[in-house]
Amino acid sequence: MKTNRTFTMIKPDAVANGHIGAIVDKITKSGFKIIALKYTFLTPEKAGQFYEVHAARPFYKDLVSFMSSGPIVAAILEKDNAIEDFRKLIGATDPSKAEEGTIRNLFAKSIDANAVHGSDSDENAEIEGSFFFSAFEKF
Ligand code: RTP
Ligand code: MG
Repeated sequence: MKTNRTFTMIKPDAVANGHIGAIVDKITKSGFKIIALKYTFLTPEKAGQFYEVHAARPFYKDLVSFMSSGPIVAAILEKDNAIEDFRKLIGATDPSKAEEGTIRNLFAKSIDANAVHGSDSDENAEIEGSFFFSAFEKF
């Protein structure tokens, strides 16, 4: 099912470094409409659940610990071709490889603390959005 929606989080590093406003500004100026938006946090249990697909990967423990280290901003975004366009906007997972002008190039410091999350498929966007938002919180 093509939804034209994606899910994002502004991760603890970008929140702690004061980049919420700049990142939301960049997202909306790039043509994404905000469907839902929340300032919240992940407990280690919740972060573990959210990133369960990576449970077998060597970086899983660090990822869960980092993602539960401070507040985050969660959002559902809408745009034609949302998944692909948003991943282009955020840039490569490793910010040292992220193209100039991308969110990770501008705001991320390392592969672990890489400023933002972006869903990798329509199916996962739906699952991840529903992890944070009820039907009444999605406009
Ligand atoms: P995200 O899910 O956060 O949008 O990032 P992504 O798709 O670009 O990367 P993914 O493969 O889904 O990995 C999730 C997060 O795990 C950390 N990671 N570390 N040390 C490593 O080799 C490594 N690989 C991935 C990153 O913080 C990545 O965002
Ligand atoms: Mg991913």
